[in-house]
Amino acid sequence: MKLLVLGLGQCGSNIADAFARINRRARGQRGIEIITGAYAVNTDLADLSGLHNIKADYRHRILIGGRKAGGHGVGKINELAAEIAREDADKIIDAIRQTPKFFESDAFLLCAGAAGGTGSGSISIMSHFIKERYIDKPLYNLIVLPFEHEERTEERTIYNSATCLKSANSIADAIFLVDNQRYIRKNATLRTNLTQINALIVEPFYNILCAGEEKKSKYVGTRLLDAGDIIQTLLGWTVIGYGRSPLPVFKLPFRSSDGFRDKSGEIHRGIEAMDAAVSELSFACDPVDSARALYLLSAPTKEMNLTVIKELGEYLKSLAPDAIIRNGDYPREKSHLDVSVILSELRNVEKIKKYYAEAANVVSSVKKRQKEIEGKLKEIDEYSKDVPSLL
Ligand SMILES: Nc1nc2c(ncn2[C@@H]2O[C@H](COP(=O)(O)OP(=O)(O)OP(=O)(O)O)[C@@H](O)[C@H]2O)c(=O)[nH]1
Ligand SMILES: [Mg+2]
Repeated sequence: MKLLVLGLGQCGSNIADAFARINRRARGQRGIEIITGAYAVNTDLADLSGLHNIKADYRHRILIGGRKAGGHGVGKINELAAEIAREDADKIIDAIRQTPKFFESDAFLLCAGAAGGTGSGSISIMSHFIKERYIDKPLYNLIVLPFEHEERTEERTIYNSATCLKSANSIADAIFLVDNQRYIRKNATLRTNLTQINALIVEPFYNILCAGEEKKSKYVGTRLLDAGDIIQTLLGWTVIGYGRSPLPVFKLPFRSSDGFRDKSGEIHRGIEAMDAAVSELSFACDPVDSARALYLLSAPTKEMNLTVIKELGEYLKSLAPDAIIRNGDYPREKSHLDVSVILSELRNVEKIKKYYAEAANVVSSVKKRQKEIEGKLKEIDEYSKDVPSLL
């Protein structure tokens, strides 16, 4: 499957940059393309120049709101970013339209951080304009939710996240939810290393996108996972993850005749990798709530057999009993067995409900505070009424 990726704001642009990087890897290691074009859009000029993999020209690194934001961002005011996106939408669409392989794109993927200003405010507006223009292509969002410490210290964080999620959900065909906090559970130093977090965010897409683009028959699975399977799986709130299980470096010779032990070892490794994928999903959710799911087993051909694929399917069915499950196998990896999982059409996402509820409180407390401020300002004016003005 080939995606056209558009990053909005700093977080979104950095993630689009990470997608451009895995495309380079796919081209270098596998001779295939999985990204037709990667673009970064920002109101902040300095952030655009800090990217590494997105082409360094004004068509790929697009500055918007030059007059309103002066090239310095919108300082977390996502309403202003929405207004700017509406005004500059044509500039962005003109740029992506000129992608040489534009018509090879199977879908659009727009990425942004929910808590900032530019990405948070512009992702739904741009999704709307692109969808209106290219009605036949699916359009997905990837939205990054803030770290806990950001939620505690800044009221706008919750408000922006809630407004961004609500607006995106009314436009995009599916939304990949990514929780920054999940990536620092095991390694707190990651909080300061966003590049590393971004690499972890895009990694589960690698095999899923590559599998259907393979040209060499020896790398084409018996059950090929293609763009059609992925598009059929993606709907509404969605999470993604992958898990890896290392393969033994040497297989003892007596083992090859011991088919049963070989097979049970492979099943064990497969389940272990799927367990890791499900517990390391991009966002905390209960798989029981998903109505659609997909898994891809990538491993060397000799590690792949129908029993493992079947066992993995049964295991996922036990976790997500109501889901329609699609699957594929991809005989590619060398030293490990890799399982990628997507859970989609999630019917219950606690954290989103929490954002919505808290944002409503923020709105009423902001209104109350605004009233208090206005009252105090009026009071100062009252005191000044007998003082002559120079104007
Ligand atoms: N995973 C990840 N999160 C990021 C990255 N950059 C920023 N964030 C998160 O995104 C949110 C802030 O959004 P930004 O993308 O910086 O804001 P912006 O869209 O540029 O908007 P303004 O700067 O206000 O104009 C915070 O929750 C950050 O933790 C990144 O490269 N990777
Ligand atoms: Mg910014």
